Amino acid sequence: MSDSNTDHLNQPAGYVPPKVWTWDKNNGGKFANINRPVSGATHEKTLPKGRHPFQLYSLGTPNGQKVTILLEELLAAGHSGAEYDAWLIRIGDGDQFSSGFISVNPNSKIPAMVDYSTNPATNLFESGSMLFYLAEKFGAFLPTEHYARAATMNWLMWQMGSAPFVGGGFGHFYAYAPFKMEYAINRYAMETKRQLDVLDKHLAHHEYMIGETYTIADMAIYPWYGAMMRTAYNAQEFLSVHEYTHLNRWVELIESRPAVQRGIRVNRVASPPANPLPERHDASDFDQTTESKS
Ligand SMILES: N[C@@H](CCC(=O)N[C@@H](CS)C(=O)NCC(=O)O)C(=O)O
Repeated sequence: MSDSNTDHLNQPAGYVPPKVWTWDKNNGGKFANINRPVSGATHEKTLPKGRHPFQLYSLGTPNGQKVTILLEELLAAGHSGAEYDAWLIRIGDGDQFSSGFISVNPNSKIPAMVDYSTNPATNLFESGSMLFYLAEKFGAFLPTEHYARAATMNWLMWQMGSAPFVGGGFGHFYAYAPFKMEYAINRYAMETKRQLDVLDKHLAHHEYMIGETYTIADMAIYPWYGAMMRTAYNAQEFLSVHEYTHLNRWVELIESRPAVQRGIRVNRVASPPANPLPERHDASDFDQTTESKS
């Protein structure tokens, strides 16, 4: 599709999309080595399995942290059936394309999990689906009252639909793309600020996302939007996040929870947070510090 009046403004100048797209392997920015236009396994490898009912295969990105926060909250609330092994999936090395990982999640993205307490075992992928599954299974952090339950699912789905514009849109073009593109950065900065404002206005009148009740909606939203308020993409000044005072109040509330502080360490390979914990197989693993590991 060519509009010759503006072709010179395209990037690169004069670029016109060809009739049929073909894959330029080197054009994916920071993640060029793992991005592919096809699905499926690249290598044969089975997944490791530990002794707990839940086997989690993940990385401590915001999508991974949602699930480890909920697992830690469930354990803190006394649900010992939520014990889990958290195995590290290094997406930069392509672990998500192993035959074993794909047998759990054909979409090749962390987090993925298997519940071995059911017979046969239950495969789980998509962080929102995993939060809902765990909350329903343990009857926790998901209100049973009609309106509060509907509101929880509204905000859970809001998070799943909105965050890709922040990560895949704003984060990609602001931090990861091979060069800075004003049009893309402006478009996604605007959308990211709009989302932050949605949360800020909502939280001006709600202690947690669902009023007075802490739910899986908070656990889904915090890793993404808490990170945007703190360190993500080094974009806090650029996005003037200090404007979102009600959101900041809620971030402080969530980040002060011990289970959240544990959950965000799991499957992390780098700081923040302090003392990342690449794998978790026992509650005592949290006692390790960077010093005691080295
Ligand atoms: N909607 C999915 C998104 C998962 C996702 O995007 N995971 C990323 C890391 S945050 C990933 O595994 N990327 C590896 C890849 O794209 O190959 C969810 O919430 O579970």
